[in-house]
Amino acid sequence: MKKILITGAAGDVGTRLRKILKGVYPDIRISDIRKPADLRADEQFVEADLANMAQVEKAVAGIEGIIHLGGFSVEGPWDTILNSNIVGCYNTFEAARKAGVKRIIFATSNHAVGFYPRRRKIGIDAPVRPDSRYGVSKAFGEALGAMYAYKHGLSVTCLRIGNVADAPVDVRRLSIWLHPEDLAQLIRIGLEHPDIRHEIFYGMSDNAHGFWDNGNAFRFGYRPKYKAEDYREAAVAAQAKLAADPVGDWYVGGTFCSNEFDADSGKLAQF
Ligand code: 15L
Repeated sequence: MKKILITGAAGDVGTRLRKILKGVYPDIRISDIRKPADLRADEQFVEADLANMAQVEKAVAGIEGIIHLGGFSVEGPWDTILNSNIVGCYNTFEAARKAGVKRIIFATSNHAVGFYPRRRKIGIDAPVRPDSRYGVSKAFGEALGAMYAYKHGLSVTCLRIGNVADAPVDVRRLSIWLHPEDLAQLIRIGLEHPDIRHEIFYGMSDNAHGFWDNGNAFRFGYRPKYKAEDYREAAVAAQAKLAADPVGDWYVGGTFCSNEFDADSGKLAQF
């Protein structure tokens, strides 16, 4: 892979990746709906609204591999999720197919499986259980990826990202934290490993109390370098300052689960 496109490059994760991947791939193009504030003179930027197919086609032209981070990155109103994450994701895959792109890394999220109780360890075979319209859009993207892989031969890696940050900021994040360099390692597997058709990897570092079985990523050679437990004390202290959230504290998705929740809180899923 030489010519790589990063969508959503102005966001927090995109900004980190631009620095880490600089020099790893010789020709990196970046796109976003707005110009990154820290755009460097040596960076190739294409402005593109993902909901606009013509603009996405322009961004994707001549590209071999896409790191698709673009879209709305938290819960939002339906119209926003529909345009940015559902139409936007479709446009990206479809433009990629038409342009002959070989590989796509799709940044999906823990919120595609947010309604599993934290005490149940799931792998990639558990059905999706989204906790928000945002989570539903990520499950859609994973399904879209499978269709493009099996029907059109694209190599698709879906990274169910936990939380990308320099350190886990609370107790939930001790389980789902992903150091930016471990994320880059997962992306490189997706862009370079010869045997990827449609794979789902959990985007988490070496977290002793992880909610997920990440055996599939390990099978492809993922060896995370960073350990959430190194930050336990600070994360627990930060957690102590937060209000209790009986629904959010029970489920993987945290506040994405308790937000707008109006089911019976006495009947939280046990399994
Ligand atoms: C996500 O999917 C979001 O993009 C990110 O902003 C965090 O909220 C993260 O999940 C999380 O669950 O901590």
